[in-house]
Amino acid sequence: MSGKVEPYDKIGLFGGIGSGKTIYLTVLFRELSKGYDSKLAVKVDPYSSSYEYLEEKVKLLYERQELPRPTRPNECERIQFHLMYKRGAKKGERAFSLWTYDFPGESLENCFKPKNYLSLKNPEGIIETSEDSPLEDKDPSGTSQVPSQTSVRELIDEIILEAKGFIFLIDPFRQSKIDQDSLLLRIARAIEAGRSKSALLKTPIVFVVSKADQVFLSNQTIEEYIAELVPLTYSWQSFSCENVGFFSLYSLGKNIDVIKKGDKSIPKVPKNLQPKNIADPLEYFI
Ligand SMILES: Nc1nc2c(ncn2[C@@H]2O[C@H](COP(=O)(O)OP(=O)(O)OP(=O)(O)O)[C@@H](O)[C@H]2O)c(=O)[nH]1
Ligand SMILES: [Mg+2]
Repeated sequence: MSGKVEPYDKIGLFGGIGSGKTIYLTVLFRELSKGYDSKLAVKVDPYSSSYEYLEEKVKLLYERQELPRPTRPNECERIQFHLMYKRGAKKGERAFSLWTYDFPGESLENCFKPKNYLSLKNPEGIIETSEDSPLEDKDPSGTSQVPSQTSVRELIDEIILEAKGFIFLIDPFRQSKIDQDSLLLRIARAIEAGRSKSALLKTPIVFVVSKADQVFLSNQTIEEYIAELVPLTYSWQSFSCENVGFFSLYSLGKNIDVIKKGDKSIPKVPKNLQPKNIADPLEYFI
């Protein structure tokens, strides 16, 4: 085995509310199946539901220049793409698969709140859901099947147990730094709970700062910056894993216009998206 993962291994992707998961997955899908300069190309089964889901998001972003809405629990789409070598001796061969769900950050965070947290050793634990849970998608017709918090948790556990490596997407502008850090730490602990110490040591984990078009590092390395953004998760990895990568990327482009909405600045999707470093976290695994 030359890289950190093997061709049939799967890599999971996690990130909190608004960390940029949907946009990153969409841009990866679009760019790496076209001419983006990278060692890996994306291959998606055109008859899969991932393909349909991502094509719809590509249309939204690339043709209508609209940002996706926050992902809702009933949208939590399974995403699977294969990463294929584009060059060299292994050209055309599969490197690994990115296999995740486009998790709604809100559901992830609810599932990992201390009161709801089910350890993998206690899968029967009871989840409390409050009456006004934001996870209950209000459906006036009452006909749609909204996955409960428990079933989202099952999807999360599936990835946590089966993936051979992980990408943690970090929002540099997250209002509550502590919420983002504790979510990632709890996911990290669940990854740890499902593995032997030696398997954990060999599990590659990649920390990625999204929205780097708005980030200005002075004399700091990206690793130092990540250590500040998610201090608890950073210190967890420092004694748990051997293979840890630190990256930053942006999905939309540099110098994009922003529209002020109240106290929020919302990026304006440019006509030509010029994402940067989007393949780096994936290339770390090979
Ligand atoms: N400046 C900048 N902003 C970005 C970038 N990517 C995402 N954003 C902003 O972050 C917001 C959230 O991005 P999404 O991809 O919807 O985030 P998400 O992780 O899917 O969020 P949930 O579905 O709520 O979990 C977007 O609406 C943008 O405002 C980027 O590359 N640069
Ligand atoms: Mg989303």
